[in-house]
Amino acid sequence: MSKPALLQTGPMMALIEKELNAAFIVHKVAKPADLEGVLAASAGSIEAVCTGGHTGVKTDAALMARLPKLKVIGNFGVGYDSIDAAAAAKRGVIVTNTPDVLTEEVADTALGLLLMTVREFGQAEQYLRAGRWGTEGDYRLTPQSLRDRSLGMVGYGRIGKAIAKRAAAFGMPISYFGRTKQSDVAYPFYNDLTAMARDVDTLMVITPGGPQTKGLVSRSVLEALGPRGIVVNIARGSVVDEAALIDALHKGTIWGAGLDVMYNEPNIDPALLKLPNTVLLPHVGSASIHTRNGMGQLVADNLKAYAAKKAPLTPVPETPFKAW
Ligand code: 8YV
Repeated sequence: MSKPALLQTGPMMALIEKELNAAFIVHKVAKPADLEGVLAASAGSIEAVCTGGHTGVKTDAALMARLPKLKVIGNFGVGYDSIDAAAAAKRGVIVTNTPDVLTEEVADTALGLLLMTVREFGQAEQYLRAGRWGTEGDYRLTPQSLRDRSLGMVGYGRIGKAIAKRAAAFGMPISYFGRTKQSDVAYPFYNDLTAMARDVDTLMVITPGGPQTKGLVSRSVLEALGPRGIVVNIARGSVVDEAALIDALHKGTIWGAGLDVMYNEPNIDPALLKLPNTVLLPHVGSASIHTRNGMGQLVADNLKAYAAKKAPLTPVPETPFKAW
């Protein structure tokens, strides 16, 4: 039987590329500007797409409409905001993502980023490396501490729960915001984010990106959080109104921010770099060899399941699997 054709929207880990090349005829887009050329030669034959937020190619309704034989889209990442899952559902296309394998790693990163932001560890390390400890004395006592902080979870899914478990072990009182109250969760629930921001001093953003959550952490949410307020974003840059955040950090409307994700990453707003009360990480939430290998294998296994006409392992809720 001949192999199905697959569109790879950008570079992928070696382990993914190796497995895809064995199971598919791969049409690879090396950089977004090459997309049209690759499509001109292959669009009519493509049955599968392998993509990820990092490729810079959006698998939107317009792209799907140009791939008449498309059956499956495998996403590298648990977040699939670069794919129009509703459009895929309408076309009977299955979207898969990489849940679970990254949960603990991202939760570890979230706590690391929270501690760095609250206790200024990055700034303290820079102080030492600059030789200032010996000449100027101890780094300052940090005005902020986890000891008197309460955590508001902006999103309470699998990763949110893993973060909350860690934060509870650190002794933090926890609340959560979401669309609906979860019957098996005892923590205080808010369906009004501004109200939760008023009652806590730390927001942990771990909700999916995309149009539904764009700008959710708005200027008024930041104002409600107040001058001791700290925002940690481990989700997507789009969830926070970045202009409002920069303004709030600049004016002291809130205390600080720890960001693993930014609006226009990797080309981030230079204003963020100038803010001393900000810890910035280059989207490394899941970025260990262990976890990325797990994610890569799951991407390959989902797509290979299609090539073998078997059920995909992790279809997203919008596109439940029935049959190929
Ligand atoms: C990915 C992520 O590594 O899983 C996600 O949603 O943000 C990261 O873990 C990133 O999307 C790479 O494309």
